[in-house]
Amino acid sequence: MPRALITGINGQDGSYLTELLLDRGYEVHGLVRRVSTLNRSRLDHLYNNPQIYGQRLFLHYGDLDDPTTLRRILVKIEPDELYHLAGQSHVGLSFEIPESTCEMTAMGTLRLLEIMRDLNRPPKLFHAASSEIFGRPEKSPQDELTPFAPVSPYGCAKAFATRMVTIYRETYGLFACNGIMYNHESPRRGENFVTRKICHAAAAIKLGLEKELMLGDLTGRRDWGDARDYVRAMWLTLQHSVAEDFVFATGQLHSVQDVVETAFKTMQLDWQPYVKRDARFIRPAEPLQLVGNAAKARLLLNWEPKTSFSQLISEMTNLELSRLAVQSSKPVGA
Ligand code: G4F
Repeated sequence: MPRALITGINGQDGSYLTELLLDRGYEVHGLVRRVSTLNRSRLDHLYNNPQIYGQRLFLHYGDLDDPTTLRRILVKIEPDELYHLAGQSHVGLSFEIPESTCEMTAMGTLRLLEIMRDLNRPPKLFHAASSEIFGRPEKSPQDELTPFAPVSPYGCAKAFATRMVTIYRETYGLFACNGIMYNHESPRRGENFVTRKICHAAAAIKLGLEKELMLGDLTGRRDWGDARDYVRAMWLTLQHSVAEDFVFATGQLHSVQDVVETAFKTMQLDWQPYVKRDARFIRPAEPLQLVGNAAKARLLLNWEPKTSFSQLISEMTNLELSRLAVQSSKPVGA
Protein backbone atom coordinates (compact mmCIF):
# COMPACT_ATOMS: atom_id res chain seq x y z
CA MET A 1 0.00 0.00 0.00
CA PRO A 2 1.60 3.35 -1.00
CA ARG A 3 1.98 5.76 1.90
CA ALA A 4 1.53 9.53 1.75
CA LEU A 5 2.10 12.33 4.25
CA ILE A 6 0.20 15.60 3.84
CA THR A 7 1.11 18.85 5.57
CA GLY A 8 -1.99 21.04 5.83
CA ILE A 9 -4.32 18.03 5.77
CA ASN A 10 -7.11 20.02 7.49
CA GLY A 11 -7.33 22.57 4.71
CA GLN A 12 -9.53 22.63 1.62
CA ASP A 13 -6.91 20.96 -0.58
CA GLY A 14 -5.66 18.61 2.14
CA SER A 15 -9.13 17.19 2.74
CA TYR A 16 -9.87 16.60 -0.96
CA LEU A 17 -6.41 15.13 -1.49
CA THR A 18 -6.96 12.76 1.44
CA GLU A 19 -10.16 11.48 -0.18
CA LEU A 20 -8.43 11.05 -3.54
CA LEU A 21 -5.49 9.14 -2.04
CA LEU A 22 -7.74 6.90 0.10
CA ASP A 23 -9.77 6.11 -3.04
CA ARG A 24 -6.56 5.14 -4.78
CA GLY A 25 -5.59 2.70 -2.03
CA TYR A 26 -3.06 4.82 -0.11
CA GLU A 27 -2.35 4.86 3.59
CA VAL A 28 -2.62 8.56 4.41
CA HIS A 29 -0.87 10.43 7.22
CA GLY A 30 -1.53 14.06 8.00
CA LEU A 31 0.36 16.69 9.93
CA VAL A 32 -1.87 18.87 12.11
CA ARG A 33 -0.94 21.92 14.14
CA ARG A 34 -1.43 21.70 17.90
CA VAL A 35 -3.74 24.66 18.55
CA SER A 36 -6.20 25.32 21.32
CA THR A 37 -9.31 25.07 19.14
CA LEU A 38 -9.83 21.85 17.25
CA ASN A 39 -10.21 22.44 13.53
CA ARG A 40 -10.89 19.13 11.85
CA SER A 41 -14.27 19.88 10.32
CA ARG A 42 -13.24 19.09 6.73
CA LEU A 43 -12.02 15.65 7.84
CA ASP A 44 -14.78 14.79 10.33
CA HIS A 45 -16.53 12.37 7.95
CA LEU A 46 -13.27 10.38 7.65
CA TYR A 47 -12.15 10.83 11.26
CA ASN A 48 -15.45 9.48 12.55
CA ASN A 49 -15.33 6.42 10.29
CA PRO A 50 -13.67 3.55 12.23
CA GLN A 51 -13.02 1.69 8.95
CA ILE A 52 -10.78 4.58 7.92
CA TYR A 53 -9.38 6.50 10.88
CA GLY A 54 -6.67 4.49 12.61
CA GLN A 55 -6.76 1.95 9.77
CA ARG A 56 -5.70 3.89 6.69
CA LEU A 57 -5.78 7.49 7.89
CA PHE A 58 -3.58 8.78 10.72
CA LEU A 59 -3.10 12.30 12.09
CA HIS A 60 0.09 13.49 13.78
CA TYR A 61 0.69 16.67 15.73
CA GLY A 62 3.52 18.69 14.28
CA ASP A 63 4.35 22.11 12.96
CA LEU A 64 6.53 23.60 10.27
CA ASP A 65 8.52 25.56 12.86
CA ASP A 66 9.37 22.39 14.80
CA PRO A 67 11.96 20.48 12.74
CA THR A 68 12.66 17.86 15.43
CA THR A 69 9.05 16.68 15.38
CA LEU A 70 8.90 16.90 11.60
CA ARG A 71 12.00 14.74 11.29
CA ARG A 72 10.65 12.21 13.81
CA ILE A 73 7.37 11.88 11.92
CA LEU A 74 9.09 11.50 8.55
CA VAL A 75 11.54 8.89 9.88
CA LYS A 76 8.73 6.94 11.57
CA ILE A 77 6.25 7.00 8.69
CA GLU A 78 8.69 6.66 5.77
CA PRO A 79 6.18 8.04 3.24
CA ASP A 80 6.54 7.37 -0.46
CA GLU A 81 4.98 10.74 -1.26
CA LEU A 82 4.95 13.99 0.66
CA TYR A 83 2.40 16.64 -0.25
CA HIS A 84 3.41 19.96 1.27
CA LEU A 85 0.30 22.16 1.41
CA ALA A 86 0.65 23.87 4.81
CA GLY A 87 1.40 27.53 5.40
CA GLN A 88 -0.25 30.89 5.99
CA SER A 89 -2.19 31.12 2.73
CA HIS A 90 -4.11 34.40 2.96
CA VAL A 91 -2.46 37.04 0.76
CA GLY A 92 -4.17 40.04 2.39
CA LEU A 93 -3.23 38.81 5.87
CA SER A 94 0.41 38.42 4.83
CA PHE A 95 0.69 42.24 4.81
CA GLU A 96 -0.39 42.21 8.49
CA ILE A 97 1.78 39.29 9.60
CA PRO A 98 4.72 39.15 7.14
CA GLU A 99 7.21 37.57 9.53
CA SER A 100 5.09 34.59 10.53
CA THR A 101 3.97 34.19 6.90
CA CYS A 102 7.61 33.88 5.83
CA GLU A 103 8.44 31.72 8.82
CA MET A 104 5.80 29.15 7.87
CA THR A 105 5.60 29.40 4.11
CA ALA A 106 9.24 30.06 3.22
CA MET A 107 11.31 28.66 6.10
CA GLY A 108 8.87 25.81 6.77
CA THR A 109 9.46 24.53 3.24
CA LEU A 110 13.22 24.87 3.57
CA ARG A 111 13.12 22.88 6.83
CA LEU A 112 11.25 20.06 5.12
CA LEU A 113 13.80 20.03 2.29
CA GLU A 114 16.68 19.93 4.76
CA ILE A 115 15.13 16.94 6.54
CA MET A 116 14.48 15.18 3.23
CA ARG A 117 18.09 15.64 2.22
CA ASP A 118 19.22 13.52 5.20
CA LEU A 119 16.72 10.68 4.79
CA ASN A 120 17.93 7.31 3.49
CA ARG A 121 14.84 7.01 1.32
CA PRO A 122 13.44 10.51 0.75
CA PRO A 123 9.81 10.65 -0.39
CA LYS A 124 8.74 12.30 -3.61
CA LEU A 125 7.77 15.87 -2.75
CA PHE A 126 4.91 17.95 -4.12
CA HIS A 127 5.11 21.61 -3.09
CA ALA A 128 1.96 23.71 -3.53
CA ALA A 129 3.46 26.81 -5.11
CA SER A 130 1.26 29.73 -6.11
CA SER A 131 0.55 32.08 -8.98
CA GLU A 132 1.32 34.86 -6.47
CA ILE A 133 5.01 34.27 -7.23
CA PHE A 134 4.40 36.04 -10.57
CA GLY A 135 2.83 39.15 -8.96
CA ARG A 136 3.11 41.66 -11.79
CA PRO A 137 4.44 39.40 -14.51
CA GLU A 138 6.28 40.28 -17.70
CA LYS A 139 3.84 38.25 -19.76
CA SER A 140 0.36 36.76 -19.75
CA PRO A 141 -0.50 33.96 -19.59
CA GLN A 142 2.32 32.77 -17.36
CA ASP A 143 4.05 29.41 -17.70
CA GLU A 144 6.83 27.46 -15.97
CA LEU A 145 9.49 29.78 -17.44
CA THR A 146 7.93 33.12 -16.46
CA PRO A 147 10.25 35.07 -14.09
CA PHE A 148 9.05 35.62 -10.52
CA ALA A 149 7.90 39.15 -9.59
CA PRO A 150 5.91 38.88 -6.33
CA VAL A 151 4.12 41.93 -4.89
CA SER A 152 3.00 40.56 -1.50
CA PRO A 153 4.87 39.08 1.49
CA TYR A 154 2.98 35.85 0.76
CA GLY A 155 4.09 35.85 -2.90
CA CYS A 156 7.66 36.53 -1.85
CA ALA A 157 7.64 33.69 0.70
CA LYS A 158 6.21 31.34 -1.94
CA ALA A 159 8.82 32.48 -4.47
CA PHE A 160 11.58 31.62 -1.98
CA ALA A 161 10.05 28.20 -1.25
CA THR A 162 9.48 27.45 -4.94
CA ARG A 163 13.06 28.30 -5.85
CA MET A 164 14.38 26.21 -2.93
CA VAL A 165 12.45 23.19 -4.17
CA THR A 166 14.09 23.59 -7.59
CA ILE A 167 17.53 24.08 -6.02
CA TYR A 168 17.21 20.94 -3.88
CA ARG A 169 16.01 18.95 -6.89
CA GLU A 170 18.92 20.10 -9.04
CA THR A 171 21.60 20.02 -6.34
CA TYR A 172 20.71 16.96 -4.28
CA GLY A 173 18.74 14.94 -6.81
CA LEU A 174 15.52 14.94 -4.77
CA PHE A 175 12.30 14.05 -6.57
CA ALA A 176 10.83 17.45 -5.67
CA CYS A 177 8.22 19.28 -7.76
CA ASN A 178 6.43 22.60 -7.68
CA GLY A 179 2.81 22.77 -8.75
CA ILE A 180 2.27 26.45 -9.52
CA MET A 181 -1.38 26.61 -8.58
CA TYR A 182 -3.71 29.40 -9.61
CA ASN A 183 -6.74 30.18 -7.41
CA HIS A 184 -8.84 27.12 -6.71
CA GLU A 185 -12.09 27.12 -4.83
CA SER A 186 -14.80 24.78 -3.59
CA PRO A 187 -17.57 24.52 -1.01
CA ARG A 188 -14.76 23.75 1.49
CA ARG A 189 -12.93 27.04 0.84
CA GLY A 190 -12.10 29.07 3.96
CA GLU A 191 -14.66 31.77 4.68
CA ASN A 192 -12.19 34.65 4.42
CA PHE A 193 -11.41 34.00 0.74
CA VAL A 194 -13.46 36.05 -1.63
CA THR A 195 -15.41 33.35 -3.50
CA ARG A 196 -16.68 31.64 -0.35
CA LYS A 197 -17.38 34.99 1.29
CA ILE A 198 -19.52 36.05 -1.69
CA CYS A 199 -21.34 32.71 -2.09
CA HIS A 200 -22.08 32.63 1.63
CA ALA A 201 -23.42 36.20 1.63
CA ALA A 202 -25.61 35.69 -1.46
CA ALA A 203 -27.20 32.63 0.19
CA ALA A 204 -27.55 34.33 3.59
CA ILE A 205 -29.18 37.39 2.00
CA LYS A 206 -31.56 35.12 0.08
CA LEU A 207 -32.64 33.53 3.37
CA GLY A 208 -32.96 36.93 5.06
CA LEU A 209 -30.13 36.07 7.50
CA GLU A 210 -27.84 38.90 6.33
CA LYS A 211 -28.49 42.31 4.79
CA GLU A 212 -25.31 43.30 2.97
CA LEU A 213 -21.92 42.15 1.74
CA MET A 214 -18.79 44.25 2.40
CA LEU A 215 -16.02 43.80 -0.16
CA GLY A 216 -12.74 45.42 -1.20
CA ASP A 217 -11.71 45.76 -4.84
CA LEU A 218 -14.35 44.39 -7.22
CA THR A 219 -12.15 44.85 -10.29
CA GLY A 220 -9.44 42.38 -9.15
CA ARG A 221 -9.23 39.52 -11.63
CA ARG A 222 -8.13 35.94 -11.05
CA ASP A 223 -7.84 32.60 -12.83
CA TRP A 224 -10.33 30.63 -10.71
CA GLY A 225 -10.65 26.84 -10.90
CA ASP A 226 -12.12 23.96 -8.89
CA ALA A 227 -9.98 22.67 -6.00
CA ARG A 228 -10.95 19.06 -6.82
CA ASP A 229 -9.28 19.42 -10.23
CA TYR A 230 -6.17 20.83 -8.55
CA VAL A 231 -5.69 17.99 -6.05
CA ARG A 232 -5.84 15.57 -8.98
CA ALA A 233 -3.05 17.66 -10.50
CA MET A 234 -0.97 17.24 -7.34
CA TRP A 235 -1.23 13.47 -7.48
CA LEU A 236 -0.51 13.35 -11.24
CA THR A 237 2.64 15.45 -10.70
CA LEU A 238 4.12 12.77 -8.46
CA GLN A 239 3.12 9.91 -10.80
CA HIS A 240 5.10 11.48 -13.67
CA SER A 241 8.38 9.68 -14.35
CA VAL A 242 10.49 12.84 -14.02
CA ALA A 243 10.44 15.47 -11.25
CA GLU A 244 9.34 18.71 -12.91
CA ASP A 245 7.44 21.90 -12.18
CA PHE A 246 3.98 22.48 -13.65
CA VAL A 247 1.56 25.37 -13.93
CA PHE A 248 -2.05 24.42 -13.07
CA ALA A 249 -4.61 26.96 -14.24
CA THR A 250 -7.80 27.30 -16.25
CA GLY A 251 -6.45 30.04 -18.54
CA GLN A 252 -9.63 32.10 -17.95
CA LEU A 253 -9.74 35.42 -16.11
CA HIS A 254 -12.78 36.58 -14.15
CA SER A 255 -13.28 39.59 -11.90
CA VAL A 256 -14.49 39.66 -8.31
CA GLN A 257 -17.60 41.35 -9.73
CA ASP A 258 -18.14 38.31 -12.01
CA VAL A 259 -18.17 36.13 -8.87
CA VAL A 260 -20.70 38.47 -7.25
CA GLU A 261 -22.94 38.52 -10.34
CA THR A 262 -22.87 34.73 -10.73
CA ALA A 263 -23.56 34.01 -7.05
CA PHE A 264 -26.43 36.52 -6.79
CA LYS A 265 -27.88 35.37 -10.10
CA THR A 266 -27.87 31.79 -8.76
CA MET A 267 -29.98 33.10 -5.87
CA GLN A 268 -32.15 35.11 -8.32
CA LEU A 269 -31.13 38.37 -6.67
CA ASP A 270 -29.91 41.69 -8.04
CA TRP A 271 -26.50 42.19 -6.38
CA GLN A 272 -26.25 45.97 -6.54
CA PRO A 273 -28.42 46.94 -3.55
CA TYR A 274 -26.51 44.56 -1.28
CA VAL A 275 -22.81 44.93 -2.13
CA LYS A 276 -20.89 47.71 -0.35
CA ARG A 277 -17.25 48.76 -0.56
CA ASP A 278 -15.13 48.50 2.56
CA ALA A 279 -11.60 49.94 2.55
CA ARG A 280 -10.50 47.37 5.15
CA PHE A 281 -10.51 44.71 2.43
CA ILE A 282 -8.41 46.71 -0.04
CA ARG A 283 -4.83 45.47 -0.13
CA PRO A 284 -1.68 47.62 -0.23
CA ALA A 285 -0.72 45.93 -3.52
CA GLU A 286 -2.58 43.73 -6.00
CA PRO A 287 -1.07 41.42 -8.60
CA LEU A 288 -1.98 42.00 -12.24
CA GLN A 289 -3.14 39.67 -14.99
CA LEU A 290 -2.46 36.43 -13.12
CA VAL A 291 -3.64 33.91 -15.67
CA GLY A 292 -1.89 30.62 -16.32
CA ASN A 293 -0.93 28.54 -19.33
CA ALA A 294 -1.25 24.87 -18.32
CA ALA A 295 -0.16 23.49 -21.71
CA LYS A 296 2.74 21.53 -20.20
CA ALA A 297 0.44 19.81 -17.67
CA ARG A 298 -2.06 19.05 -20.43
CA LEU A 299 0.64 17.50 -22.60
CA LEU A 300 2.68 15.55 -20.04
CA LEU A 301 0.10 14.75 -17.36
CA ASN A 302 -3.08 14.74 -19.43
CA TRP A 303 -4.47 17.20 -16.86
CA GLU A 304 -7.36 19.46 -17.66
CA PRO A 305 -9.76 21.37 -15.42
CA LYS A 306 -13.24 19.84 -15.64
CA THR A 307 -15.46 22.47 -13.98
CA SER A 308 -16.34 25.87 -15.45
CA PHE A 309 -16.26 29.09 -13.45
CA SER A 310 -20.05 29.53 -13.44
CA GLN A 311 -20.70 25.87 -12.50
CA LEU A 312 -18.30 26.22 -9.59
CA ILE A 313 -19.72 29.47 -8.21
CA SER A 314 -23.30 28.22 -8.62
CA GLU A 315 -22.48 24.95 -6.86
CA MET A 316 -20.79 26.81 -4.00
CA THR A 317 -23.74 29.19 -3.60
CA ASN A 318 -26.39 26.45 -3.73
CA LEU A 319 -24.51 24.38 -1.15
CA GLU A 320 -24.19 27.42 1.07
CA LEU A 321 -27.95 27.90 0.81
CA SER A 322 -28.62 24.28 1.86
CA ARG A 323 -26.13 24.52 4.72
CA LEU A 324 -27.58 27.78 6.04
CA ALA A 325 -31.15 26.57 5.62
CA VAL A 326 -30.41 23.53 7.81
CA GLN A 327 -28.54 25.62 10.40
CA SER A 328 -31.20 28.31 10.62
CA SER A 329 -33.99 25.78 11.04
CA LYS A 330 -32.34 24.33 14.15
CA PRO A 331 -33.66 25.62 17.45
CA VAL A 332 -31.21 27.81 19.41
CA GLY A 333 -28.85 25.70 21.50
CA ALA A 334 -29.47 22.54 19.48
O1 G4F B 1 -9.87 35.14 -2.48
P1 G4F B 1 -8.65 35.94 -2.31
O2 G4F B 1 -8.29 36.29 -0.91
O3 G4F B 1 -7.49 35.13 -3.04
P2 G4F B 1 -6.00 35.52 -3.50
O4 G4F B 1 -5.49 36.71 -2.80
O5 G4F B 1 -5.98 35.57 -4.99
O6 G4F B 1 -5.15 34.27 -2.98
C1 G4F B 1 -5.57 32.91 -3.17
O7 G4F B 1 -5.09 32.41 -4.40
C2 G4F B 1 -3.66 32.36 -4.52
C3 G4F B 1 -3.30 31.81 -5.88
O8 G4F B 1 -3.66 30.48 -6.00
C4 G4F B 1 -3.09 31.49 -3.40
F1 G4F B 1 -1.75 31.44 -3.49
C5 G4F B 1 -3.49 32.05 -2.05
O9 G4F B 1 -3.03 31.20 -1.02
C6 G4F B 1 -5.02 32.12 -2.00
O10 G4F B 1 -5.53 30.80 -2.06
O11 G4F B 1 -8.76 37.31 -3.13
C7 G4F B 1 -9.07 37.34 -4.49
C8 G4F B 1 -9.32 38.76 -4.94
C9 G4F B 1 -8.21 39.76 -4.59
O12 G4F B 1 -8.04 40.64 -5.69
C10 G4F B 1 -8.77 40.55 -3.42
O13 G4F B 1 -8.24 41.87 -3.28
O14 G4F B 1 -10.48 39.27 -4.27
C11 G4F B 1 -10.23 40.60 -3.82
N1 G4F B 1 -11.15 40.91 -2.75
C12 G4F B 1 -12.08 41.91 -2.77
N2 G4F B 1 -12.77 41.96 -1.62
C13 G4F B 1 -11.25 40.28 -1.55
C14 G4F B 1 -12.27 40.93 -0.85
N3 G4F B 1 -10.58 39.22 -1.04
C15 G4F B 1 -10.92 38.80 0.20
N4 G4F B 1 -10.27 37.72 0.72
N5 G4F B 1 -11.91 39.42 0.93
C16 G4F B 1 -12.63 40.50 0.46
O15 G4F B 1 -13.50 41.04 1.11
